[in-house]
Amino acid sequence: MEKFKGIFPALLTPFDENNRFNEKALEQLMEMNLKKGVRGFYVGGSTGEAFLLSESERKQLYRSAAQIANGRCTLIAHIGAISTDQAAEFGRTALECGYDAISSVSPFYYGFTFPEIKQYYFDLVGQVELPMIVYNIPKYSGVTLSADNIGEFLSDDRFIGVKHTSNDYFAMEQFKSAYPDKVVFNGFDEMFLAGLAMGADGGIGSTYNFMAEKFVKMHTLVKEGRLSEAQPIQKEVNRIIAALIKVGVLKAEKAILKMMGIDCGALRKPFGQLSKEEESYVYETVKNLF
Ligand code: HMN
Repeated sequence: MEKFKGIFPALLTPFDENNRFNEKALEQLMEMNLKKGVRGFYVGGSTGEAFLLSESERKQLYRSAAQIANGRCTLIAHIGAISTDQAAEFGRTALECGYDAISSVSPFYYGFTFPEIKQYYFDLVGQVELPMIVYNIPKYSGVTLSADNIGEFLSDDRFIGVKHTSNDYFAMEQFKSAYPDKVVFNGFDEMFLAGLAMGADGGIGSTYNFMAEKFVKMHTLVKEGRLSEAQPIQKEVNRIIAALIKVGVLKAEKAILKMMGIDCGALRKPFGQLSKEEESYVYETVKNLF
């Protein structure tokens, strides 16, 4: 499980000026983060605009990230889709590309029952021979997995952990205490230290794309029992995240990376773009980073 414990940027998907997947920028983004000591990457998640990519683009993204990583880090493919068959197809691509694990949001939109959701996950682990990390993100999926629900997955060997993008830290503590050997990823970057305090082994986050070093540092400090030294870093990170939330987190992240010399293009429509004023506001907020 060691290879899953640490900091995993939820990779943005870079596009070029024609709105096509930009492999070169992905390489720059991954290389910069590898130098900062990340443990691996979460590929094709919410941050990666998974649901705005075509099927072939998503498969290409998995392939490119695996080729760039070339065995140097742990790779988790987010394969989530509303359709079980489609998710399984993405899972097979992840397996072919040599990923270490798959992960999925709950199937969404139709208000599936928990038994249906459970069947979705069990169908996936039955069809794809890779360990599964359940992705609990009520804010986007509209599905809240309780600690008991999560226990129904973690009691099976094929489920190795949970990515918990929720501020229900009581639930996190409950499932981590019940299954201490499973790996738990904190999802909200602005509450990273809270997550570590309640049992998370590391985190998967979108703001890691441009400031992973701060999370790597906090993670190390906490492991060494130096929480009070990590707290000012969380405060600094939160000053930045508060600004990102005002203008749109993903838009701001792409803008910041451009300022850092990695042009990831725009988000896919219907996402809009930052206005000039918003861009200057973001720049003023993060300029100390570069
Ligand atoms: C992913 O699936 O791409 C991410 O891991 C999602 C990640 O947990 C982000 N959550 C959401 O966007 C809802 C956070 O990194 C988030 O962007 C950050 O904490 C700012 O709120």
